[in-house]
Amino acid sequence: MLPVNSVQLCLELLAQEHAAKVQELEAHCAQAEDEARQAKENEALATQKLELAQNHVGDMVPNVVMVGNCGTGKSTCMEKLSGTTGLAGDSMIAITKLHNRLPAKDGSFCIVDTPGQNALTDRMQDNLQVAMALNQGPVSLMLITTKADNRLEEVVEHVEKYIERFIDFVEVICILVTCMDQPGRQWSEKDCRDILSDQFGLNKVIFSGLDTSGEQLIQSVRAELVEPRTFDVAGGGA
Ligand SMILES: Nc1nc2c(ncn2[C@@H]2O[C@H](COP(=O)(O)OP(=O)(O)OP(=O)(O)O)[C@@H](O)[C@H]2O)c(=O)[nH]1
Ligand SMILES: [Mg+2]
Repeated sequence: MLPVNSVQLCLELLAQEHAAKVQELEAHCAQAEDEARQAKENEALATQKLELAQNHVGDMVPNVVMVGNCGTGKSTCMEKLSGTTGLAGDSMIAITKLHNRLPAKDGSFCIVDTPGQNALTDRMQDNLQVAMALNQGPVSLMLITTKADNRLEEVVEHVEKYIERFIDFVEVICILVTCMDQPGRQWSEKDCRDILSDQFGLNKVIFSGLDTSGEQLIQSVRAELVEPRTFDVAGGGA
């Protein structure tokens, strides 16, 4: 058996060892907290820089304004062009309610999404949103979206309606035919280009489908951009 003094000594040594370990752990915790704080600060700084860069890009580059009926794929294209998600929807009713402007992934233009123009409610508000989109700054392209209906006549009819409405913008109009991946289409891209050129003198046409990448879409849009023009559109009746 150890003498009492030795037991006391052992206990003291153990207590010292324990205290040293606690101190070491506390130091580790403090360091980890410091690192976490630093990482958070760095992240906030990076977000701030990105926002600044995006605003700067937004100030410098022209706009590509998208208009078209509900569910024709405007927001889907916006997502691809800007590299964002969560804008498009599967709903049977109109999804986008407000115009929304984001820089394209390569920063060469800004894309402006608008609410579908055949929504059942809030038509005045939707008109106003298009007017606001067109007034956001110089416009280099108005992308009129239309779905690749099985019959080319339906595409033409749809385009005609929009051209009549946006006749003042004819110089910047480009037709974006979406849903080219869907089966049953009875016409080719060339058929579509030819008829839009013959009937309306429109030579700017882009095609996209679910498998069209953001990069491909950006290239197609860039190829059609025209000299930016400034419009002053009265609200409520674009
Ligand atoms: N197959 C196919 N589906 C598409 C294509 N583009 C869009 N969609 C689908 O069509 C639906 C509507 O797409 P959105 O991009 O929300 O249409 P939108 O024009 O923004 O609609 P609103 O905001 O209501 O005006 C979604 O389910 C999309 O996944 C396409 O090229 N091919
Ligand atoms: Mg939308």
